[in-house]
Amino acid sequence: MFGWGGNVLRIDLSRRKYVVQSLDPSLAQNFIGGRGFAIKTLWDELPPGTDPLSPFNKLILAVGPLTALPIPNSGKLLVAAKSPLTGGYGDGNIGTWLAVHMRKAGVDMIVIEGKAEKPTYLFIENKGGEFKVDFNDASDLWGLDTFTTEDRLKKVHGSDVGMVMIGPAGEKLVRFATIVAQKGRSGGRPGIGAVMGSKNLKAVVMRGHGDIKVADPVLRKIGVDAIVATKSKPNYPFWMRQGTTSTVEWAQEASVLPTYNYSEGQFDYYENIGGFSVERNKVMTRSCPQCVMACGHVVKDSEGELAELDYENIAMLGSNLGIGDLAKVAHLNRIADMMGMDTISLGSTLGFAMEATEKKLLKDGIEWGDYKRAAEVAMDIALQRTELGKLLGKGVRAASMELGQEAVEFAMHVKGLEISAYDCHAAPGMALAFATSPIGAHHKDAWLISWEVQRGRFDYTKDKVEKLVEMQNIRGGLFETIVTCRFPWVEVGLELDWYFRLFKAATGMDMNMDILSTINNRIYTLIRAFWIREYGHWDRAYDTPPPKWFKRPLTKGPLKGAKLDYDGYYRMLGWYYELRGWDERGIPRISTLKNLGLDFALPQLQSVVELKP
Ligand code: PTT
Repeated sequence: MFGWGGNVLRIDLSRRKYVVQSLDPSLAQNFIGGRGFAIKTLWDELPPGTDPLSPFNKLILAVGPLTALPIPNSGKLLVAAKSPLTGGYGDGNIGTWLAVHMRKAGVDMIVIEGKAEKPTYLFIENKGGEFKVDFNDASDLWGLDTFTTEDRLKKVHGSDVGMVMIGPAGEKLVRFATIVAQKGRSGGRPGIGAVMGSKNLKAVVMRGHGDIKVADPVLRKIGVDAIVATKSKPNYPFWMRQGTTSTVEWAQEASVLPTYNYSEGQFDYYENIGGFSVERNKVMTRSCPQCVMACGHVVKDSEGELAELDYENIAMLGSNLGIGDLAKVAHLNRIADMMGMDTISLGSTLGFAMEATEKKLLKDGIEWGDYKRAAEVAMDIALQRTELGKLLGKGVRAASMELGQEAVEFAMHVKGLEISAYDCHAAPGMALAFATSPIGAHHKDAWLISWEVQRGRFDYTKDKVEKLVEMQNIRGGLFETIVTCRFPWVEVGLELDWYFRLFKAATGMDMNMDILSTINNRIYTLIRAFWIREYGHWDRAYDTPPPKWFKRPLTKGPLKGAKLDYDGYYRMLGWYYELRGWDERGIPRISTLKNLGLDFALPQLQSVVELKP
């Protein structure tokens, strides 16, 4: 089988044992890689109702058939588990050399289960066809931030290894702790870092030896041509100057820049934290392995230290908190990277705390724009020092439920995952994208907003739903399964056909939009089945954006008065369910499950909900 390494490495931390299994070819054919492998494994192997922070949860690290090949931006890794933040399926896509070393070692997926007796890190190597996994003592790394941990591990194992790790937030089981690589790459927003922490696992380090075998050597030529094509795109030079950070100015113009916990779509001080400010202050850029579009723009923070910025980080830790100073925003970002926390959820949680303070629901909280206190509370969350840190470390859904109904009304999440940085008071299509994202409110499966703003934003029409499904199929179905970065396609417009050609050359198998749609439908439907199985019930309330966007209109700017409409929204949600073959509650139909080859999911689903034909 070309394109795939053919090995699945299973590691049991409780028993300190590992085994290498052959990859099931039908898994590769039907689920491709990355997210597809993750959901199939979690569905098959997790006992329903598993506590995400128990030894029974499984941490999955998966690559795809295009990962690490000499093509644009291929150094990516899918990290997944049952999420302790949402209670459903969770994943993230992180740039790391670990992905490259997995490919060199011929490993398509690492499945880690159990719990080490004491803090441990894994060192994995394959030599002469043999795999070796060392379970190393990590007691002296426990408690260290991710930057220091990386330096220490490199001292021991050299720089020619790949590694991912957690910081103190993961160790303390902060529900939005992430997995970190390369001092600034962060993946697994729905608390995948906490899953790693619950297993007493500080880091995974790997050195792979060997070549990646592909079906047709022409891949190298297509890959080089695709790199040249990427770099020749008209938008490429501007992208290299500002990366995702230019979105600040765009979002301000479009009134979608999250401001004061998503109460407004415009921020008075946006220019201080925008793309041009980043460009002026930039000292270097950082990127994932095999990348030709570096997106990590590094500036000096308020303490004079280096910090990496992207749009989401700036908006969530800047405008959303009323902080209009780039160096201060960068400092909050640096705290998140070092402690191993997601910046989007951190920004949303701090914004939530600020609004709760304003409404006198929190004592000793944080005032809008109070950067010093925000930094203090961010550290408190990571280290779980005080009651406030402990409350906020559960994420906004759980925290709001503890504070009461008034707080629930301004908790900005869907299915427990805090919303990424786009205000949707006047963007029903994007609101639907957040609400139907398979991991909770993340933009990665459908960044519909720029298309919607261009097309006309206020109506609730079927073409928006069709566009959403198309985007989810490409983003969620292609890039999360072949496991490469989507930026060449989405940011500078590298045509999808390049990926289909690369897929064919790597695997010998055909790929086109029809095949892709079927595969993504299969993956989305299985993910939906997983959520339903784990929640034990389902209704459309789980696919609904937060009440604030419906009930509290924008009070400023050109779109003053704008808010979402429930009737229009539910009309769109109904069309969405129809297009996916799910019933009016959002539950997959029996016929859909059968058509997608998911018959195996029927018995477990039928044991918790009644399925419609
Ligand atoms: C992603 C999410 C994003 S999405 C951003 S900024 W973005 C935030 N970055 C964080 C950070 O930095 N530090 C931190 N402590 N937490 C952070 N949380 C937020 O995490 C990232 C890039 C980006 S930057 C994006 S959009 C693209 N995402 C891709 C994706 O999802 N899939 C894919 N096939 N390709 C992608 N390419 C781009 O990769 P999550 P990364 Mg990320 C400092 O992981 O969980 O998906 O969260 O992993 O290596 O940082 O790549 O404007």
